[in-house]
Amino acid sequence: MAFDRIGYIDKIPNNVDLGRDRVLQRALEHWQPAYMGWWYEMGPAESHDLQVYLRTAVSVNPEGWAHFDYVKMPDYRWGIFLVPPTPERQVNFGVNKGQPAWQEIPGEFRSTLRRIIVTQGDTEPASVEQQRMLGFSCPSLYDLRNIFQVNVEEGRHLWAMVYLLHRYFGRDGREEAESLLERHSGDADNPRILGAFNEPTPDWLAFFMFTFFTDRDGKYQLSALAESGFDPLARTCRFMLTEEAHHMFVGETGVGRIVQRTAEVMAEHKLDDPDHVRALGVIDLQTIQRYLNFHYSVTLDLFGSDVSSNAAAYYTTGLKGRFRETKIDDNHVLTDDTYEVSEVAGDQIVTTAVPALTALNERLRDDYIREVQSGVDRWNRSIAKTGIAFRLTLPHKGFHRAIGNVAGHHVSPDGRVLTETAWKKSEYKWLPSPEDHAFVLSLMTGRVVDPGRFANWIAPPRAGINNQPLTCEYVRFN
Ligand code: BYC
Repeated sequence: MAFDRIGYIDKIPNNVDLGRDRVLQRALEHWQPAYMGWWYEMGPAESHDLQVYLRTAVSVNPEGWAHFDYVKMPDYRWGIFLVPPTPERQVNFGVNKGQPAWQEIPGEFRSTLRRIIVTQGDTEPASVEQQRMLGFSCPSLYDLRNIFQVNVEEGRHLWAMVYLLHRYFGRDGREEAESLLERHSGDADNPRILGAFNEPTPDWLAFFMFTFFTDRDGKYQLSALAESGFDPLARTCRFMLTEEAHHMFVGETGVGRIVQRTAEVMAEHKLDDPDHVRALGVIDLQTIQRYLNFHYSVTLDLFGSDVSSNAAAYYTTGLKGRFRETKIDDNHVLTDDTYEVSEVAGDQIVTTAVPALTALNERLRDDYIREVQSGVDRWNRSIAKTGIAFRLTLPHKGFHRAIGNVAGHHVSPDGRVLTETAWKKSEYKWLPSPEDHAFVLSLMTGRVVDPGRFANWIAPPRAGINNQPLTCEYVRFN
């Protein structure tokens, strides 16, 4: 068998019986080399010979998904894992509630499911593309290793979606899997599907904001798909969530360490003027707030329109549930329920009740906002500890939105609907200006690679990775 001669089966840890699945082997035989081509061209720049202390999932057991060792990233064993099946699992919501969960795709849901899986899959390589240059400006070996860990795992998440396309969608699935490697983040002719994944991630503050805010959209979307009545999708997403947790940890602690460092410098030197703060080589809290406003608002757009017939159809058919669907105490059908969404009336934002089924994007967004708020509260506690009065805040949910009821209106962070002139006047008080970007980049012109050393603009983390000391050589340049 050509596929096995190349030895891919050894290289691809899996629990999907790849060794016996000829159809899947043949599909991967074409796709895997294209994936490697994409990794070399679009993955982390000039990283291919580095030895990186990485975690590789080699099985679904708790010990198996956290296997640490030095690997060159092109030799990373991208695997295919689904959490083990739940016996007698059912469709848990919508009109098909109570039916046995589907192990094959019901014909009538094929194109809808394909669209959901392709949209999810598209984000994974997009984020790797967005981050590909950041290795050149890492603040430490610890952080360099973390971004590479995030990158290989996003690659694995792409594999997870490609597995579903190859295994369940035949020829269309194979074509979609190829297209996932052909669209590119920010490409004028062939961009990624969702807005946030075409935005540049030019610096490490943007990277940490992205992993805090945007990867968390990943958590919420994957959680909703983990409830799916299409069992292979549910089991695939559930396993992906174990990796997503680390990405959000990188984001929350990354922003947290930047905030902490700035607040400490401000307290030590008794400063609060942002120019004076910048002069000491740390990022002023006002700039951090503007980055937060940007990443939060573009991520809110990722949840889709407030009122969406697509979302209603996904739910009603049993394909995409709510966050923690089975833990919610209601009828899981929602045909008689309503939910509040925002809309613009004159110069105000008002809320109005709409059928709950159509508001499921908004509901997921609200669940997400609650979790994001607790992360921001933790950052604020670390500022408060230094005695500095500044607090970070989440802007109004209508601020800087391009999707949904408020799209097309200009909304201030405190929720006022503005004229275009008023918006233009204050835009760069609220969103990062070209000068902000230039300043942040000016701090990140080279990489810090002495083991145990950290750039001036970020505090060291509390602990190393996998009980290693902070002085560990997490990436070896040889
Ligand atoms: N940008 O009815 P609507 C992650 C499109 S992140 C551009 O409101 P629906 C990760 C929409 O596609 C999680 N277009 O949408 C994080 C639709 O177009 P079509 C990714 C947008 O379907 C970090 C049209 O507008 N996973 O994993 O209810 C690193 C009508 O919209 C946008 C998923 O998203 C936008 N922001 O909801 C790595 C889960 N928003 O189809 C990874 C799968 C909407 O009419 N996706 N549109 O041409 C979905 O469930 C849904 O597609 C969405 C949109 C929730 C995204």
